[in-house]
Amino acid sequence: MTEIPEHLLKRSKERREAASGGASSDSGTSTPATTSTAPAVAKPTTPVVASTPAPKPDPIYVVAAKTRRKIPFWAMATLSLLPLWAFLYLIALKPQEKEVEGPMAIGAAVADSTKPVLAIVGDGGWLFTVAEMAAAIDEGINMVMVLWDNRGYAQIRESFDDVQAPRMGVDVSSHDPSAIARGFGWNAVDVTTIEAFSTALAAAFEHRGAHFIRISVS
Ligand SMILES: Cc1ncc(C[n+]2csc(CCOP(=O)(O)OP(=O)(O)O)c2C)c(N)n1
Ligand SMILES: [Mg+2]
Repeated sequence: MTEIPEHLLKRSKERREAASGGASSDSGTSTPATTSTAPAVAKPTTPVVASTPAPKPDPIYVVAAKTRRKIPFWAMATLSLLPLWAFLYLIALKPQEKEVEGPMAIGAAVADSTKPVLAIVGDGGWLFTVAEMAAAIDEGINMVMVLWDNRGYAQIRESFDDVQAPRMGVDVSSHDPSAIARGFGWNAVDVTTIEAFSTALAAAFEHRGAHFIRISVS
């Protein structure tokens, strides 16, 4: 059997006592804790507390970090959407191509004479605002107006046909729109083929001024 040195036994005992509250820490021997007055409960705390140094107070910046107002939990989700707004903003900065009808196209040509302007109109719709062609000349605009002339309100004509209803007021007699355009001071040509239209369109954009191209649909 191995002998445990006496001083180790003593140290072990002292540590056990210290850890368990030191009920019999006075002598280090096996004396039971019967010593009269001192309550066994009050005593033990002293050495334990004394052996553990009081925690140092937090530095002021740690206190500030711990006590500051925190951002709400949903803030990160919201902030992560910020790039989306930046993206939409950038899209909005890019000039968009405009698609407008007769009078609005004339307005666009008035607004910016440096940009090419092309208006595409139907013969029926064109008649609604045909007087704007006079205003266009008065404003000295540069633009090309293409008239799709199918002699009437074709969309409404088809609507009648779809329900086998008799057509009413949809066959407009547009006898000579190009003559009307010339009457307002526009350069005007009539075309009936794709080739003729391509040539007329290219020529119209080559020259400044107000150009009218009537595509006569048979
Ligand atoms: C100010 C106005 N009035 C009436 C209408 C109803 N409407 C819709 S299409 C159409 C006919 C348009 O005819 P046209 O411009 O020749 O085009 P198509 O259908 O023949 O291609 C009309 C009168 C409208 N849209 N706007
Ligand atoms: Mg029409």
